[in-house]
Amino acid sequence: MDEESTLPNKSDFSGWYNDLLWRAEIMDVRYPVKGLYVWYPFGFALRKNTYAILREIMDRDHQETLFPLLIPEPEFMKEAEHIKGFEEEVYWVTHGGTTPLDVPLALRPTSETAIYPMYALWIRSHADLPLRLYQIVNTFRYETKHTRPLIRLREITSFKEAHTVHATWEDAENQVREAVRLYREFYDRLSIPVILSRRPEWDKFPGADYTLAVDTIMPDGRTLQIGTVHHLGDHFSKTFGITYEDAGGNQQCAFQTCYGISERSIAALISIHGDDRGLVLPPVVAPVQVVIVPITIGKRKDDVAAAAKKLESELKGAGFRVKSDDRALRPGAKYYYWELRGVPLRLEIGPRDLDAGVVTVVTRLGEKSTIPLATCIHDVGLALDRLSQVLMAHAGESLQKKLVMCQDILAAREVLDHGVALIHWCGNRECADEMEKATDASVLGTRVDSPYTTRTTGPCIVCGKEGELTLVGRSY
Ligand code: 5CA
Ligand code: ZN
Repeated sequence: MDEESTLPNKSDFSGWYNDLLWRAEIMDVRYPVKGLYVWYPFGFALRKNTYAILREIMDRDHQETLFPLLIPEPEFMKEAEHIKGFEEEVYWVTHGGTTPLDVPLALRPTSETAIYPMYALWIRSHADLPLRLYQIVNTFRYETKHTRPLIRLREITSFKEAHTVHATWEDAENQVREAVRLYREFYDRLSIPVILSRRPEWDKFPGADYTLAVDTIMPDGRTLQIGTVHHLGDHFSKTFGITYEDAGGNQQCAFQTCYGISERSIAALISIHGDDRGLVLPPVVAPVQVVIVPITIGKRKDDVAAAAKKLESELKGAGFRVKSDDRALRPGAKYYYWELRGVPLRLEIGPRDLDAGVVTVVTRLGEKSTIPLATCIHDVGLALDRLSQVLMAHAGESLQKKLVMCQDILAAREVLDHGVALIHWCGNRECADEMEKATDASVLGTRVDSPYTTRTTGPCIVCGKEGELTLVGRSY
């Protein structure tokens, strides 16, 4: 590691983000295909812990499955809106060796057209419904916007997509609400505050009745869409013939939803909590939750080393992810190393601590205290919990500061340089176009489930007609 050069300050967000990904060993961007990146083992451990939470949440009332990567062209081409939305983004497999394929195969950009023909075979009667499956797979999108690691990929490596089938439109709508609750819980557990909106008609998922989006605000004020939930109505079930026999023996068309999350969740995690010294990881996902640094300078080297080992095995036994760092480095170099990697707690143990029967605890946010060795398991657990709460509080405050109510375009323009504008909008496309042109930002959608309950309607900031609370932002 090169200690001479340092991480750029977080105020230079883009420089900080790119630098941190390699310094903290999250992603290697040197793979020679644009938009494809490599997970370092440390980054992959972070992914594993994050997706374990997602899996746990999904597994409550979904079943995990796995569909093929390749989709035959005729299936892919069946749903008109869906093709229109994706045709410029699909990678095609056209040859087997040197032989042209009879049927070209698409690399899935998402899996509706892989999954739904099978659903048509599987679903027979109302007793088969609701059906809720999900898979975590890689998907491919030939993105033409600026690609960025974890944020805009051409191979999305960690695409969690859920696909559900219901008897009625209303049942599907209830599933949409449930999915939003699940995504909120997921982000809550990562201490990531989110805002929810209903995307405008022209920005909904290709083939959906409507799209709800989960966004967060990045440190530079730009928004990142970190999850979407789509009500698919009967668009796909009609196309793919997903029908069921109702209780009266009649054939009915089913209704569907789908919802997805990608490694953008990890981009948000890194960006929202990190600081000038590197990653700051919520304990629930940190690959190393506690690092023990023995201060073995001077006499009693062996005693201290033995105490550190004992502490490590005790904490491990209690289920914490712990590492005792006994490398031959200065303590300062070790602090720097583990701070960069976001380790929530550092325990320092030296000869004096040993004599007093204590250990020094330093949180990743710099708070220092002393705990008795005798109660260290309990106290370490407490310190980790407290840190999670502090991270959520900080992140929540920072989001609220960036989300500003604006009464006119001029105010919105100012806010958009560092945050997101909350405005009233009548719902008309012309007003949205005008707003977008004047602010160089996009209408993210009407706010759903807002805490601003006192004033959800007001005059559209373009035309003055009655409008709904709407988010305008510059997004990644
Ligand atoms: N089939 C639906 C639901 S799974 C679908 O594909 N929805 S999506 O297109 O909105 O993608 C789901 C989520 O994946 C998005 O909300 C976004 O957070 C993430 N995502 C989309 N494109 C990319 C990309 N190129 N790189 C990283 N993440 C992406
Ligand atoms: Zn208007």
